Amino acid sequence: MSDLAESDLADRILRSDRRALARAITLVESTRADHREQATVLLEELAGHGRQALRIGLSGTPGVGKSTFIESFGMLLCGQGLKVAVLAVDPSSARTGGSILGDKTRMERLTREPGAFIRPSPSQTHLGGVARRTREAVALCEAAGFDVVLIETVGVGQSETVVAELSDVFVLLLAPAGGDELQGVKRGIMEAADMIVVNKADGDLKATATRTCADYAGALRLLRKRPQDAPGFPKAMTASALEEKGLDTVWAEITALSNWRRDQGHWDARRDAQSRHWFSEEVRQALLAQLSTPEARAAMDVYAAAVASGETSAGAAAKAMLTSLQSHGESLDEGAKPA
Ligand SMILES: Nc1nc2c(ncn2[C@@H]2O[C@H](COP(=O)(O)OP(=O)(O)OP(=O)(O)O)[C@@H](O)[C@H]2O)c(=O)[nH]1
Ligand SMILES: [Mg+2]
Repeated sequence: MSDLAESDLADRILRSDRRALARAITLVESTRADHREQATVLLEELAGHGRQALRIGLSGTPGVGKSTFIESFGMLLCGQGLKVAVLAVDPSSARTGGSILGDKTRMERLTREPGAFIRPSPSQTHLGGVARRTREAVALCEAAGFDVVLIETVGVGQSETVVAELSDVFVLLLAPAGGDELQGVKRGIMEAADMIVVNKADGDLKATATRTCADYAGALRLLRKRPQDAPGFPKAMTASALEEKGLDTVWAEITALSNWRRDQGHWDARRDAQSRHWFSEEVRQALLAQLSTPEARAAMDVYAAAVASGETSAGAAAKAMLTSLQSHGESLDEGAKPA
């Protein structure tokens, strides 16, 4: 793709062209070096468009009802005239082979909705690449003018931490459960949550869901209050994605929380902190990548052998190794610093 084609792609994304958006996401998902380069150029072109979507992170264990929730919730938002993008974050290892197929049937209505854009997680991704890919896909959706970006992840690994770092509001979806199962939720993910939604509050499960919700509300009150918590937050509530109950309340709470955060300056502060976080993460990853080139590995082996035989101290060898990396890097990055 030439530069011309990239600016064409950028223009089309800014005009909310779905096919251009899908193509651009494919580009950021690719691990091919030339695609990476094109993706970087494209994102640079799109930087500063000034559009902001409300980014909602949604995490929950397999089978809790994420897909069903996104379908119902997405339809609710589309019904209000909002444009909704859905991104899934999971490394393929965390997903069952059939889940994307399952999502197609579970999100049947949303798939047909002109205001919605659904992007299932690509197969063959490893967690290391997930953060960047998702972050860039979110940026592309914002540039394409979506009002809400829903970022879904299965809460089974580190992926929920990634999602929390990518979202403005982080919602944890839980199933009705006996009181002792409450401890199954990792503290870290509870601490990241702005809202807990106990799903499946319908039929036989309704009473259990109400009890579970009260238990979680109690647990949330025990957590340390964060500056970005509006009065009453983090909050627990019940919903039924299947019967489409309580979803308007969930939306009202999300709106109230995000409005409060905007008014109090927490919204910008959080995005600011996230940008800084992802920037340093990007630098860290790039440095690590420098260590895994064949030349660097070979050099590591040589230094390691010297350290093992007692010829050199670990500190001196590390220093020499870093110096050799640095002189390598300098010749590559000449003039790349900002003015
Ligand atoms: N009773 C009831 N069942 C629900 C509700 N939401 C989802 N389910 C059911 O729970 C099962 C799992 O729902 P999914 O939406 O596929 O759950 P998921 O969290 O996306 O699952 P994974 O993609 O496998 O992680 C399905 O059989 C749904 O019909 C609900 O509100 N009430
Ligand atoms: Mg699902």
